[in-house]
Amino acid sequence: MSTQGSRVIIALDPPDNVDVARWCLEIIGSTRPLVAGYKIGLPLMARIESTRVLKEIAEAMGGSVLKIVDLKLADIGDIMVSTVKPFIDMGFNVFIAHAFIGLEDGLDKLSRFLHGKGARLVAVVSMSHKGASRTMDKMLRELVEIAVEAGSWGVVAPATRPRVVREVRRILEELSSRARILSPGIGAQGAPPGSALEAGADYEIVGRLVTRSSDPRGVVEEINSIHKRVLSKHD
Ligand code: BMP
Repeated sequence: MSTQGSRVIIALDPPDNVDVARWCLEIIGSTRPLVAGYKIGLPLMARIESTRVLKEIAEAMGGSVLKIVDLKLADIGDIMVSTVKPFIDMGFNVFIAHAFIGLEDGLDKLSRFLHGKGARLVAVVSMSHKGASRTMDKMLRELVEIAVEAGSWGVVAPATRPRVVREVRRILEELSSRARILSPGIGAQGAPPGSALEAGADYEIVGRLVTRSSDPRGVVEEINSIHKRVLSKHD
């Protein structure tokens, strides 16, 4: 799956009082050629009528993007496998799970299953809210090691704490891992576009800054050009 050169992943968390399916399809329709992918989670799923609509949304995203299901899974391996199965059948291809659940009979089972299906695992090693610095950041190295040992395609680390992104990048390099860093926290949570890439992330996950704008496409274009400038500095 190509990611079209962009480093932007749009978080499709709908606002109140919209027809969720239509809202989603409109944003996808106006941004599709310009982004690396989309992320859906419980805020959308809780308001969708049927899995048929989710399938329609996955199809609208097209064939060559990251179609991320963000349930932040944190269960035993077998149950995580049975959770992701229907989403794979609907066409989604990337799944987010917590690294803190550990490897054996946890992330390893999920990872093996996803690999067998040609899908990707992204493991959460830190989060963008303040509270995570008291918990996850205290075991950051362990969490990154678990993510790497599970063969994760990527890890989530917070744009709101660039120091953590830099540290995750350093640990990944030390472990000779090519896992990508996906960073949420841009815009509504305060981190400026480009700042996570600057700190060593590969993708920036952006929700409300794009989806609450009257011109989502224009905002994505703006972020893409900021990213271009950041990346050209590091070439
Ligand atoms: P927004 O740009 O509107 O703040 O949205 C951020 C998105 O990234 C949300 O979908 C949220 O669930 C997700 N996210 C986050 O904000 N922080 C994390 O640490 C992990 C996330 O997945």
